[in-house]
Amino acid sequence: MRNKRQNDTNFREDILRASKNNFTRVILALDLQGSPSRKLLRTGKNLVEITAPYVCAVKFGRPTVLNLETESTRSLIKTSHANDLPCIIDDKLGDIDETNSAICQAYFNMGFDGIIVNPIAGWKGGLEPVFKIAQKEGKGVIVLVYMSNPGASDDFGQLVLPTPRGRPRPQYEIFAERAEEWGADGAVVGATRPEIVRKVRAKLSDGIRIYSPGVGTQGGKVVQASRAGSDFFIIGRSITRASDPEKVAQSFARESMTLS
Ligand code: NUP
Repeated sequence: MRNKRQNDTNFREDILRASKNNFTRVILALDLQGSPSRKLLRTGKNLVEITAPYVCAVKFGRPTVLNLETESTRSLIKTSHANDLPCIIDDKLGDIDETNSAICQAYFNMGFDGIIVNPIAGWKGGLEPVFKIAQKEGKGVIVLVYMSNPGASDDFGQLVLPTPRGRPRPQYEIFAERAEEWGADGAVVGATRPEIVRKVRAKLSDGIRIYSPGVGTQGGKVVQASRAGSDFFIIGRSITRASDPEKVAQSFARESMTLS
């Protein structure tokens, strides 16, 4: 076992606290685009402030950081923190070690509390420093295990031979084992695939939460994913593009806490 983490990170505690306080398992996904940075910042702040009572974290997509640029990204993180919401950067980080550590350190310095990584680069010379930096700073690391889009089955779902004499196994199963072995704080599994959520849940210890995007616009359903074992629901356009984002966020929040 490699470097199993001993303690809960602050990230884990912070998101659970927000979830308990606001009685929700919804994470707001922000992929801001199409306006100058200043206007986007206003849009972003407005969305965070009106949905804050119904969400437990804010997930920033790369478009948001690229379009807002550094200063406004920091400002939007501050707004989220002022509402007691931890911020996750959805980078799907997966480069070589030194590049990974530079990128993740820059995000953490901007104020992000957690990062989504792609397990494909592996541990040695890949993601090892990301987990080490996160551990030192109390940040969260969430590993992509099975994406929500239809084409994800091409790779996350393919059968692979982990060792030349081993039996063929689905790629996502191996990624779930990596998330466990590396001491990840969470695993991303699309809400569009409740049957995969169920299989991944069975592989992970309780402390590793399942984060499920793909609700609403992509066709996934909160109740089905929840029954299968998803812990958090990452929801973007169904909220951000709604005529009444507050009402939609409130309704997803309620649904996320309905015991099935
Ligand atoms: O498998 C994934 N699917 C997915 O949609 C992994 C992700 N990180 N995402 C992200 O979740 C995607 O980039 C977007 O930011 C969010 C879903 O947004 P929406 O479909 O609810 O608008």
